[in-house]
Amino acid sequence: MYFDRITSTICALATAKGSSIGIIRVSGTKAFEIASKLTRKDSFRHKTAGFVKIYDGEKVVEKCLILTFHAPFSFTGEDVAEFHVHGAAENASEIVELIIKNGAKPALKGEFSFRAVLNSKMSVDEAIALNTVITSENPFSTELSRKAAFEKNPLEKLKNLIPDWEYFHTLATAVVDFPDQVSTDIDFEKLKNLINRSILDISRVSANSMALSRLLDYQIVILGKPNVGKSSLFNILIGRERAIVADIPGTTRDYISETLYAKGFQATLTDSAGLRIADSEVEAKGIEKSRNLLEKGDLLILLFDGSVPLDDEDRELLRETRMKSILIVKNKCDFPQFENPELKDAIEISCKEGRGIDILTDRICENIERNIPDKNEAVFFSDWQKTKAEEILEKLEELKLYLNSEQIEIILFFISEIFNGIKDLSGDLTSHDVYDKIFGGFCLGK
Ligand SMILES: Nc1nc2c(ncn2[C@@H]2O[C@H](COP(=O)(O)OP(=O)(O)OP(=O)(O)O)[C@@H](O)[C@H]2O)c(=O)[nH]1
Ligand SMILES: [Mg+2]
Repeated sequence: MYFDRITSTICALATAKGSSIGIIRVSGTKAFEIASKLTRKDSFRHKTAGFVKIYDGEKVVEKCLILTFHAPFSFTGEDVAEFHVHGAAENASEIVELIIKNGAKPALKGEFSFRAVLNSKMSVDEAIALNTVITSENPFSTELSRKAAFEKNPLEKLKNLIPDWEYFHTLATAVVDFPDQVSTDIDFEKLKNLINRSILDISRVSANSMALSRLLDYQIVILGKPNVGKSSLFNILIGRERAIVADIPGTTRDYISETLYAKGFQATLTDSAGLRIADSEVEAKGIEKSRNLLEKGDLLILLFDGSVPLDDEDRELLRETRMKSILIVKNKCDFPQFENPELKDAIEISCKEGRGIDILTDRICENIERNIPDKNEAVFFSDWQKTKAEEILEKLEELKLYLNSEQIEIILFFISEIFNGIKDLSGDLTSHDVYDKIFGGFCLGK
């Protein structure tokens, strides 16, 4: 869809509704012609700001700043006029309409970035990283995306694989097309090394991307029997009285989630319904939800009442969560404690007196910290890249199975798919559809 509109001049409000200044971007061959019609000025100098009036017929509808850049020295590589108008509400929307009436088309999502890529102002992966800089709400993804967008592009390593795949692609094509004339055999040992190197390089980036995704959506769930103090702990950790606390077992019927902020980390903390045999249908539903949370949580806080002996339900919880990331916590340590051997290494806390909460918070942060991505390794910021990487990894594994076989057509098919896939992944896009998929997920006005 972007390619069909390449010759048109596009415009969009680049700032969010409600801002006190609205920046309207106009990009394309007619940008200055339109600006001229609107402002009654004849010429616009490169990289220069001017104070202009905007006319709608004889009426002055705005007095604002205009900033102009001449092709190819602009963000998009085209002529660009930016109007800095009052607010990003009705006034700005009407000026956008006026620009459209004078010959521009409303820009599609990410269309300015698309044009920047097409005009070699940046690579696709830099554009994806830049879009993450704009949208990121997390310090780690901001740091990584800044690095990828403004410093050395860490996907460079994947680009280095391309010449070797190109070599095998040319060779395999020649063997298939001219079986009698091509004397060179494919060096399968060399191809196998390339496959293994590609698997390693792509897997590293995939694993780092997974760590980042996990960090961005880190789920902590407090689990335990009724009345052990789950809601009390939940309230302390989030810093306010969000969940109802009562001395009646079964108080929490449904789960509640809130954001937990600790030492620069951010996670979703969930208080759940106490696990036990339910007395009622409503409670049974709550307990079922808690069981589902048990599967989904990245970290489980297993909470026990340290003043009483463990029972079968407590032991069952410990058994069920053996393979998960868990923190075993004993609450109510303001009471005389019962010696439960299963809880000998547990973190001791008292929600009533606020004891042990700092230690527990440290341990939570240590767990989150394990998911911090390697800052020197690349990450895939978009879902499109992550899926593509998985597809390529699958094809690399499949190709391995056909090595040394006589089935050269199949080998060529896989080499071709992998070669194009790696090109796409490292920003050298091979089809128009791919552009639509990637830039369609960007912000409007970028
Ligand atoms: N002595 C003492 N009492 C506590 C402590 N923590 C919680 N309680 C009390 O234990 C009772 C149950 O607390 P909740 O936080 O509602 O327990 P819960 O695990 O959420 O219970 P359900 O929602 O029923 O599963 C309340 O009366 C709390 O005041 C503690 O550290 N010491
Ligand atoms: Mg509760």
